[in-house]
Amino acid sequence: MSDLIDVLQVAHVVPAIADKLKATYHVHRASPGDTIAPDLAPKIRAIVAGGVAPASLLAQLPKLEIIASASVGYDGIGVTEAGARNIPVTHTPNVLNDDVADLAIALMVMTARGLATADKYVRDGQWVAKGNMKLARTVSGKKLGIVGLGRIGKDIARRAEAMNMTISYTNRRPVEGVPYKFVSSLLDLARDNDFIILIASAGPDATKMINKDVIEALGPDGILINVSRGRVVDEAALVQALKSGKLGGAALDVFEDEPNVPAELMAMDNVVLTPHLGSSTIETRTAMGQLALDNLAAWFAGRPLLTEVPETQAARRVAK
Ligand code: 8YV
Repeated sequence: MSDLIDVLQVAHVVPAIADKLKATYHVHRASPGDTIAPDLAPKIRAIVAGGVAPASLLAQLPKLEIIASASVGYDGIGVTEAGARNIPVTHTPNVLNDDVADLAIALMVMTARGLATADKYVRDGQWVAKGNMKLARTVSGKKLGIVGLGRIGKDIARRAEAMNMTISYTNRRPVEGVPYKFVSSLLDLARDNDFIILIASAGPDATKMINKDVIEALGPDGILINVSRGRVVDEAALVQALKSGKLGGAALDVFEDEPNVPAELMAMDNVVLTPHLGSSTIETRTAMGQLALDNLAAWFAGRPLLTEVPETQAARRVAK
């Protein structure tokens, strides 16, 4: 019997964080969709998640007090169910902003300049066999539309400013104090820009908001970059638009059914595909894991939580 608090870890964390977790808690590993053994379930007081902890998992844990997620997004967590049980959910904003913003810019440049194809061109010996590659498209000085001007969206915009891009954005509401043009309609944003970067926090209302009309409004020279969530884009409509030439190109770090990627996308050379890499550096994953640990430590020491999500904060205020 251990005196340590029982914690259910349903996330991959870097080894340094896993070691710290094990040094402080009695850690049990599971996957978010698992059935938890009946002798273990009533002991669990905390979940360490990586953005996914569904209501079906929470329902099995009667003594659950807190969910600390090492992710900024929490659309895969049963936040409503947690809030209704007075259970706080914490996430890890800010510490991943730079990495996600870097990736968004990198994907935009990679796609416009054909860099994934170019790398393959050299490796496959095509440079020697066929000579120079076909010409690509310029990024600097072009027009960028950002969908979601939150913490990461602003960091993307700052980088794009340094590339002399003209930046406009759409968001739930206009953001104060930024020099970028607010556009309320997604269709108008797509029509008026060369590139669209998706970094909106993906609530249920965002599902498939990038539909056929929006994709086609971006047009045959337009490029769509998604570093938010796969379900924000109508993937079938995207594939169709790319196939028919109604959209110029796409760079996708996230997909509707990860890790499954439509075979049709894999066959296209105007598309860059990455396996959900937004925050996946050692530095950032360590910082995210540490923030999740700090939230757990604060909770069990009776101190205020550092980064509770607004939904459970509000539910817990009402319950008081
Ligand atoms: C990771 C993410 O998928 O933070 C998020 O919301 O999408 C990514 O950084 C997540 O941290 C799970 O490890």
